Amino acid sequence: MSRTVHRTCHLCEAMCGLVLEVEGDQVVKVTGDVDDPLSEGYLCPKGTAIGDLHADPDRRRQPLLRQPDGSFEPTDWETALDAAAAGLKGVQERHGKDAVAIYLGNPSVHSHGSLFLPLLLKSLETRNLTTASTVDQRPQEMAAWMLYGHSQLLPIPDLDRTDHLLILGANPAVSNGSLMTAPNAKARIKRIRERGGTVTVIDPRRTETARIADEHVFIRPGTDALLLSAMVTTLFEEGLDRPGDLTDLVDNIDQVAAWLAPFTPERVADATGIDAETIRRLARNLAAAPTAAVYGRLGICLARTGTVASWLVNVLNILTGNLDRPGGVLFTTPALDFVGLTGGGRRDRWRSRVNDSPEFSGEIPAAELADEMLTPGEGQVRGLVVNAGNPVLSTPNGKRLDGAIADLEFMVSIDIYVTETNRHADVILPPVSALERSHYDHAFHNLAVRNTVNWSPPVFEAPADGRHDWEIFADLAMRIFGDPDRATTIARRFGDVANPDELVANGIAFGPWGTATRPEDGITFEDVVAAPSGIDLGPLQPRLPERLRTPAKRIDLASPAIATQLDTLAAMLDVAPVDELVLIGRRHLRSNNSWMHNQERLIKGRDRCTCMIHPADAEARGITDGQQVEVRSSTGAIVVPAEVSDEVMPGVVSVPHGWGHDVDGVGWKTAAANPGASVNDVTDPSLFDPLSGNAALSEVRVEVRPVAALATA
Ligand SMILES: Nc1nc2c(c(=O)[nH]1)N[C@H]1C(S)=C(S)[C@@H](COP(=O)(O)OP(=O)(O)OC[C@H]3O[C@@H](n4cnc5c(=O)[nH]c(N)nc54)[C@H](O)[C@@H]3O)O[C@H]1N2
Ligand SMILES: Nc1nc2c(c(=O)[nH]1)N[C@H]1C(S)=C(S)[C@@H](COP(=O)(O)OP(=O)(O)OC[C@H]3O[C@@H](n4cnc5c(=O)[nH]c(N)nc54)[C@H](O)[C@@H]3O)O[C@H]1N2
Ligand code: SF4
Ligand SMILES: [Mo]
Repeated sequence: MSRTVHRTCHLCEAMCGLVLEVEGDQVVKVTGDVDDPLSEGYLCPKGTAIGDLHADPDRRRQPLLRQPDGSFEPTDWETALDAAAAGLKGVQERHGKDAVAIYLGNPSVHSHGSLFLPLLLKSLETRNLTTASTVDQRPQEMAAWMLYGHSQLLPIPDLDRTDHLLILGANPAVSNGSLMTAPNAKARIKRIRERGGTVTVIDPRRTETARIADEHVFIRPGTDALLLSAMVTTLFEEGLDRPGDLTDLVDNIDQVAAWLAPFTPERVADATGIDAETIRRLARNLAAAPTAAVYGRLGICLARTGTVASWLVNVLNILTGNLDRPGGVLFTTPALDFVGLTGGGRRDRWRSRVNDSPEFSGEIPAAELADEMLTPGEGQVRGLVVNAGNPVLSTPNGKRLDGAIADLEFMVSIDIYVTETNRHADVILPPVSALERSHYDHAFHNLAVRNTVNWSPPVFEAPADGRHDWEIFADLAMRIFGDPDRATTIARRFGDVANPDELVANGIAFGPWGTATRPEDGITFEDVVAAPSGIDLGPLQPRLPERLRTPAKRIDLASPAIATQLDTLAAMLDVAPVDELVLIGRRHLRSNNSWMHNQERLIKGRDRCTCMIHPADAEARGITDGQQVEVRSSTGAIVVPAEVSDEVMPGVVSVPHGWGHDVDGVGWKTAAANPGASVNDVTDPSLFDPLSGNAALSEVRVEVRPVAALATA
């Protein structure tokens, strides 16, 4: 007997509606839900594999406890939780609260169980909190905080209505949008052109997205802030700055003009690799379009000027009158108001011990974890909690972090696999499979190109001895607080809720579409539950000035932090050409960061962990396609096959991250058999954006040589 279950895919940001055909404890078929108002039937190969992830025999179903002989043994939950709490408390008693660090990884945002993470954070009360956001989107959050008063007030491109889309450093045809939830982004982008609009992509690689655009322009990695500055300058020079309705809301436009005046298209051409005429044309096209959206993503964030570039994306949208207008970029109206739920980005209340980096939203940069562990002194990190993260593969100089973690006194991991990172743990606490929990996208409805709301029930009943992630957070916190039971612990923080579903229900009731706000026609959690394909709340709507969280409810363009970066920007103009190559990343539709290499369905096909290199650069180094090459930086070296292709621009090589599974003790056997190498053994923690603390992973200089040549050297 089979049954059908509707389910929002939790694997990436796109929130595709899936229809699962289920027999017993197996998912036998996955199709896209044509009735889902956002994804309209789309799904990608990862969604097709959602049942494989659930069924994976390597997925841990029981806690693991480190034995005196160094091996892991399965154990029961009480034993594991007691050991985890005692170990963490021990470290804090010996060395102080900050001696335990916490790293929250990417899937934390894909489970509404994380709404209970504050319990655990509060119980440990450490300043050494960090997340994957600091190797990702922190510059965009910083720019949003400076301009709109809240780190999560991110304007979203109105993909389905815009006339002109300018993409910098994003590959939505593969990622399906990021900080722009857009299932089937490829079709959505194609539709812009079908309705007479235009799409331009700025990227050092001719990506899958670039191939479906009207125009693709190569850019030297790390120089987007210069390009965008010159576009702003062009708007001013040619009288194309027309903020329209925003004029009354925006302050200090003149200051921006003065700051950026030195950055003319001619001045930035050499550094960016883009000729002045092209830059002017990009600016004119943007200004001429009836509506337009400038969208920058990971590629512009992984730079030392990531915050400046992210700020400039916003400035361009504002100067062309595209912020807050249909077809431009708008703030969403999610049923559960994530902006209201989260702190919003205070900054510099304290600094990291070793590198003196300001905290942002209570977090320090992940790239500094190893320093915090390896540098002796008061406050040295001696214990670690990792939830849903694999920082050994995902943060710069992961190899050094790996060694630092191995030497810690105590580590707890909340994860479903034994990974390159948590192979060093003392206790591993695996939450139930995602299909054994309900699902609500507390974060991504806030970032979607259309307002919809969707809640999914569990597909399978959780095993009697299984724990939800939120239960693990609460159970650990309860032991650390010394509370008698879980309910007391939850009550201390959240009051009258028993679980995250209840938090969501309350959030919806009091949210912008809820019955508390709209007694006549509002929606309730029950309405959402009763709609298996979700409820359509319509296209994005103008929300200014009401949505702003700045004290004056105005947008001040003259952010003081930007002023501190103008010298850096000027210094970038005069870089002498070097012989070295710049290393950038790459994503694949059948992968997601480090943890989807254990599914046969997703891993099959040719080797994807390759070093893509331009034919001219390959020839100059005697490299042929498929040959093993060493990619070396000042940090370290890896060996991967070369993929000679003019897809990357000369002077740039590309290696994807999330590989490097051939280390002792990992539990994902299929991944370990298709290991690749970890590009983050080569990336450099000393390269970062001083404003946001984000790692500048796109600015690493490398040399690439054939391995054969090395052997004879
Ligand atoms: N060089 C380079 N480095 C990068 C990037 C890049 O482009 N280039 N990208 C960066 C980006 S954007 C990101 S987001 C980071 C990602 O960095 P991380 O978040 O550190 O890494 P992931 O590979 O996403 O690891 C996720 C972990 O969560 C576990 N997991 C999966 N589902 C669950 C669950 O439901 N509960 C729990 N508790 N655990 C679960 C997986 O087994 C895996 O171990 O990497 C960054 N690193
Ligand atoms: N299939 C798949 N989907 C995913 C993920 C995945 O691993 N696989 N990961 C998810 C996560 S965690 C995230 S954060 C998102 C990321 O979503 P995207 O940002 O859309 O994804 P990337 O492929 O990392 O795109 C970054 C682009 O920037 C380019 N780039 C690199 N350096 C520069 C630069 O200096 N300037 C410019 N202009 N471009 C540059 C790269 O060539 C690349 O094309 O994707 C999410 N979705
Ligand atoms: S695009 Fe993302 S949300 Fe959609 S099916 Fe693929 S992994 Fe799931
Ligand atoms: Mo990410």
